[in-house]
Amino acid sequence: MTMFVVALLSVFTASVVCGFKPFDCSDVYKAGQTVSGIYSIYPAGDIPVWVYCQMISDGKEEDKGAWTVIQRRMDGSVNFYQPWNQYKRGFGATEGEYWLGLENMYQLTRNNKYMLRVDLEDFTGRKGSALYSSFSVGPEADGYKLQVSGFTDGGAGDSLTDHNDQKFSTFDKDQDVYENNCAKEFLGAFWYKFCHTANPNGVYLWGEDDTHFGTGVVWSTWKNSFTVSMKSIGMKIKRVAIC
Ligand SMILES: [Ca+2]
Repeated sequence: MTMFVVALLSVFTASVVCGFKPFDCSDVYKAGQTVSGIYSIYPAGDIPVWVYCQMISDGKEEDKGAWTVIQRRMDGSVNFYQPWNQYKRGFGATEGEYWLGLENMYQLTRNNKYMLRVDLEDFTGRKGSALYSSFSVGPEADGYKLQVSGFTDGGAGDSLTDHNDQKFSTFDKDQDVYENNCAKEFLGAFWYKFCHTANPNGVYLWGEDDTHFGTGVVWSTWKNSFTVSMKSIGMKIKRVAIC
């Protein structure tokens, strides 16, 4: 009898775990997964999305918790000069370089408050970050518009606030306010304005190259330069409140 109850309990527990659908990395973390790695999340109902969760359990209070990585460059292995549909759906390899997808970003941030952290490293080994207390992406009908504010410097400077309130643009969908096509001119895809102060989805270049102005993986407040391309950049979001 006791054996039967134990067996029944374990089946019940397993089914609860299997049926658990984390909305983002915060839910993964709360479910007891405190190690950074690849997990599936469900930002839009039943469809799983693979994502890299960066789990931080020590350090400063704003660093702690579970960060859902929405964009990552690290070795140039993935081509980021992609059309609209790819930026909408997401592309790349979750264990390496990837873009989570604008629709997923919208679903995550539409009803929840998120902060954004951008971690950067250049080819000299220097590291820095930029923190934003509020980050959200609007619906496709409004061009997946970026809302970002509340900058705190972690050594990288603020290259993103200038992109606040801009629609997303790719080479095949120009929604910037520039007379020409920013994505084509700067070989990336972003919330371009006129055109950019950051180009995280630009061409992966190995360091500084004066012949490539603004087309690399640029964070312009980094050495105040448009010709330095980052070795790595990671954009990650963390849920700070549930509305
Ligand atoms: Ca334009």
